[in-house]
Amino acid sequence: SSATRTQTATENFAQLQLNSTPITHALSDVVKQEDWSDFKFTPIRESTVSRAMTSRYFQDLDKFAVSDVIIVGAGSSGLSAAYVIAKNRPDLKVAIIEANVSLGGGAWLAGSLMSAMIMRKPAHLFLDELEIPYEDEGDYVVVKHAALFTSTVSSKVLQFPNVKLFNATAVEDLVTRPADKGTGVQVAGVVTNWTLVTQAHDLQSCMDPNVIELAGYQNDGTRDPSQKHGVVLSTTGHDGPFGAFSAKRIVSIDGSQKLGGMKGLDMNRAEAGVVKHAGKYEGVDSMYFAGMEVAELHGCNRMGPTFGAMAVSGIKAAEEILRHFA
Ligand code: AHZ
Repeated sequence: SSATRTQTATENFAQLQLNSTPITHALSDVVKQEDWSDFKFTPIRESTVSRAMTSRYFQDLDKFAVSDVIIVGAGSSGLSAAYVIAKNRPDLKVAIIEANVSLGGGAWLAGSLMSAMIMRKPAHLFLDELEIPYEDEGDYVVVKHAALFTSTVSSKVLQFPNVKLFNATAVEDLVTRPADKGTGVQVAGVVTNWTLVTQAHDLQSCMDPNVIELAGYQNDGTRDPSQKHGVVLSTTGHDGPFGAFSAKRIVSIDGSQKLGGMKGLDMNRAEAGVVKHAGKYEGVDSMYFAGMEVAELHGCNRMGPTFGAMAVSGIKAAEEILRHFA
């Protein structure tokens, strides 16, 4: 009976108090004396839950249909860039498009199966800023689990009110327009779709994609000279089922460059090369790159499981983007 349960709970509680310090948790004041038998949630209708989610999602689609910064791919480089941009310019709308359900790319396991994340100095200064603990090994530092880096930077990025993550959403193409001056093209946005639809275009016809346009254009597609135009930062990683997406697309659009193709593993050369070439893409206006996609674009080596260049190339690209908006 309920009376017996309450009595037993009270006895257990008294016993606990005698034996040890009281257990405290978020519900300590609600669940008095560890009696969960009458625990209740506030009532809710199923439709209320649906509306709470869909109304926000569609408001976000509406709000971010024109964005200042579109980041394609939320791996370690994209998240590092997003953090720096959103922190410095809370007035810019930053849309992050991630093909996967989870953000973080290869950074959950540090790109290997061994958990710990290595960063060569001075990339540890970014960890200091994010307040991520590490072991200092002299020339490099070690975060005890890559997931600690990935979850912390993700959590900080997602808390910025000017950032929206659209996950399970793939960028299928770039929006391009004739360049303002001279010949060539400029990037004016991205074409998105649910990732599962992107993967099943062969099976389903007429699953039309969506578009996020960059800020700063007029109805006829020309740039509005009175405002700073938006930019796309691509950080889709090295080639794979989705990776190096914009690098492959841009060389076929641009025609002036060939895809460099990522070279074999060489940690020292790779990290320096990726940082050196990160940032604005010369040839197609409004396009920036960071992370391993830079290695595919410019033919740098791969670095294997060391993440300093992912954070630093993201920071470098972010700095260039912030300078553009200054
Ligand atoms: O799902 C992809 C991943 O989360 C996402 N992505 C790729 N194509 C996309 C598309 N639309 C939307 N078309 C897309 N999202 O981009 C993310 C890339 O993350 P990543 O961790 O693969 O790339 P990164 O450059 O940030 O980090 C690379 C980490 C590596 S790989 C490596 C090596 O091979 O040597 N070494 C390091 C440190």
